[in-house]
Amino acid sequence: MKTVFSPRHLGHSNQLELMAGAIVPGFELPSRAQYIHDRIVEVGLGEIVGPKEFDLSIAARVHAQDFLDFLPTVYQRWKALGRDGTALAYTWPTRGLRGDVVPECLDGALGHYSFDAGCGFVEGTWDAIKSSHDVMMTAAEMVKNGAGSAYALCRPPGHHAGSNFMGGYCYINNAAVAAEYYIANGAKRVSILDVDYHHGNGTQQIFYNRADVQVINIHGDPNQEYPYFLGYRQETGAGEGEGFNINYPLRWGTDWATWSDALKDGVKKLEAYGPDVVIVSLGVDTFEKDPISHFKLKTEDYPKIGAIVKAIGKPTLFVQEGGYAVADIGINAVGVLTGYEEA
Ligand code: OKP
Ligand code: ZN
Repeated sequence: MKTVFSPRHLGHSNQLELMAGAIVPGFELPSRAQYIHDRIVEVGLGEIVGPKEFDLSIAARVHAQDFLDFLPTVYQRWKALGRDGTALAYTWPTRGLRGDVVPECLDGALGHYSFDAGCGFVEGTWDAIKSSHDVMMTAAEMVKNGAGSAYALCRPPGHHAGSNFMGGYCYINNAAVAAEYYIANGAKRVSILDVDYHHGNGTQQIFYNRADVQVINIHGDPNQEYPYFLGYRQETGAGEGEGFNINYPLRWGTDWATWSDALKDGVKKLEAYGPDVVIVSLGVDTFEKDPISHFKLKTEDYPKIGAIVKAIGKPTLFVQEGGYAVADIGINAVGVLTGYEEA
């Protein structure tokens, strides 16, 4: 299968992160994408092409326009305040505070448009966000045009970003925009299968009331794991969307046996739904050596994921999400793709 990739991700890095009471170097590193890129070349997965340029009109169907207008302005506004380094929120509106106001000042606006401190901006951040979106759109178009499958090597990732907020290293929800793109182009039903270790709270929120996009998430139990405040089993959708959101929260220490049972159950529900196209939110932070995660998948398990997805027999778009054991994520992410190809 073809990969879409852009070196424009390199301008973006989250240089600092709060963890266990300390400020540490960020985990969502530029080298992540390079390791995956290099592994694709090494195994000869297929051609790697650059993205075409797309406007944000499809993105604006899943994200609020004011949020999309805000993102490109952040770093200029930060610099205009005489600051350098990383633009980052430090206060968020929670219960009892106004969630509906966008303060004039940048620090307030950053808090309004995010749910955590995982989304810093440096000089190249917006360009990286836009390139990640364009990478996804280019790969999505290939599948729409009959490619069968394509891989969007997106960085930054997207699945934590909701209709009007960023968080968890995610700014624009690439998988959600891809789903909307297929609906806009005539698909009646789209399934998003999110296998990243973390619950894709943004994807769930965006489609929670809709029946035309089924969202299936397999992830660390939010009682134990980020993002904590969404991803519980009883969240099954609302209104017309009732029954079309499916969560498999799993405990720390989950291995292939338990994880793959959840995947197979999810695939059953996906097949019953009968989508025109499948979008895989492909995180490989389920790996036993991932530095911020607590599942126990092994390198040999990733091709099996690909084979299970292949057996669905639908056009499939793979969208890169997380994975932080940098030396291994190339092998594991590409393992899913070769497992798909060879099944
Ligand atoms: C993004 B994706 C604290 C650790 C958790 C946020 C994790 C975001 C994961 N420093 N921080 O789903 O892989
Ligand atoms: Zn993750």
